Amino acid sequence: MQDVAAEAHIHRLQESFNALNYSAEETLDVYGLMLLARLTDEYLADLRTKGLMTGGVSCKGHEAIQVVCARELVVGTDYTLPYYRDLALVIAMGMPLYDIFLNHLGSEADPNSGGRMRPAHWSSRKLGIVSSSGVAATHILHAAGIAFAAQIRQSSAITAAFFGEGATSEGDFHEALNFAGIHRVGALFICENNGVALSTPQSRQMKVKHVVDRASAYGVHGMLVDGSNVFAAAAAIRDAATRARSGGGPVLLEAIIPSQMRMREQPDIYDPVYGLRAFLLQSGKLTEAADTEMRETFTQKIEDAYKLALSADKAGIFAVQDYVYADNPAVNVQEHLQTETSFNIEETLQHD
Ligand SMILES: Cc1ncc(C[n+]2csc(CCOP(=O)(O)OP(=O)(O)O)c2C)c(N)n1
Ligand SMILES: [Mg+2]
Repeated sequence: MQDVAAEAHIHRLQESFNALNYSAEETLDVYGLMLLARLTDEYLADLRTKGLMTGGVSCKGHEAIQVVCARELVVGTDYTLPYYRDLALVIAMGMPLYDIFLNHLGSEADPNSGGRMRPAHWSSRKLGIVSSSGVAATHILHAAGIAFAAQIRQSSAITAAFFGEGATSEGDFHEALNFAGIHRVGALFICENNGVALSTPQSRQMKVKHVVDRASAYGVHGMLVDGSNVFAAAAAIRDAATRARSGGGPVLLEAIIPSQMRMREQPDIYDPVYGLRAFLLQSGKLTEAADTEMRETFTQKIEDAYKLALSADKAGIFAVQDYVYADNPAVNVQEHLQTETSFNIEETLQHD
């Protein structure tokens, strides 16, 4: 029974692959990026388990939609507003593994936030990744505004915002889609629906079956895609990006992400990395030996990046005020603590 379902999934992948027209090289590129993200994700999880790192969120199961979206975005022109789960997206956009570890280690040299923000709140001027707040969904509204600005400037840039289905319960999501629909801005709203927001299931977040059911209420084009089928996801995001780029207005694209339990119990049907690997092996585009070599190379790269990042300086506690004010901060935290109170930060840190 299990084998029949797995065969049917490979068949679905084959059909989507045929419709997509990817070359063998592109397909292997996508697999490589998904695999690199998966191995990095597992490495980070292992460090957390060992107590060597805090924070960060797994992107397991989200790799397919994130990697294919990254391929549609023009780095240096487009604007991307990811959320904390988008490790595969930022890797595929070109964020070096070293920077990702600097970020997770709270290092001063972390280009995302200088070690001042929680891990995985991505930001890169070079990659056009707009820094995000810890308050869920605020960036969806920013995306609508950025896309509106691009329209006024008559720029060809599109803006893509990523978020979970839980974030769509926030008013910001509805305001953003309403505004984007009215002004027909070139924005992509990508919902990675994994069915749960912390411990709250989707059924407690909305009465509709799909997030995308709401698109028409805002005059936004809606698309629904299986996040376990990388080729279907690639075709969908290609259409969505073409539409947004050519003045066709905003798109809400919902990718259904399998639950962690389903992925564990039936990886050949639900796990996007596992499924793509099976497809590539069966169609002769990848051999077991080439796959093993790829894994070994990536694992080494990940380990090297982590070790290098370990020796970088951590952000100092007083960096908290950096980049907040243009100049002349109203209160200098360091001076205030030392002159107005008996609090001695150096001593406190030593006791910890
Ligand atoms: C406004 C706001 N409320 C609550 C939180 C706490 N919070 C952080 S992540 C999260 C779950 C979000 O779920 P979802 O949007 O489905 O994304 P997922 O993590 O499932 O990918 C919540 C409630 C927050 N950061 N901001
Ligand atoms: Mg969710």
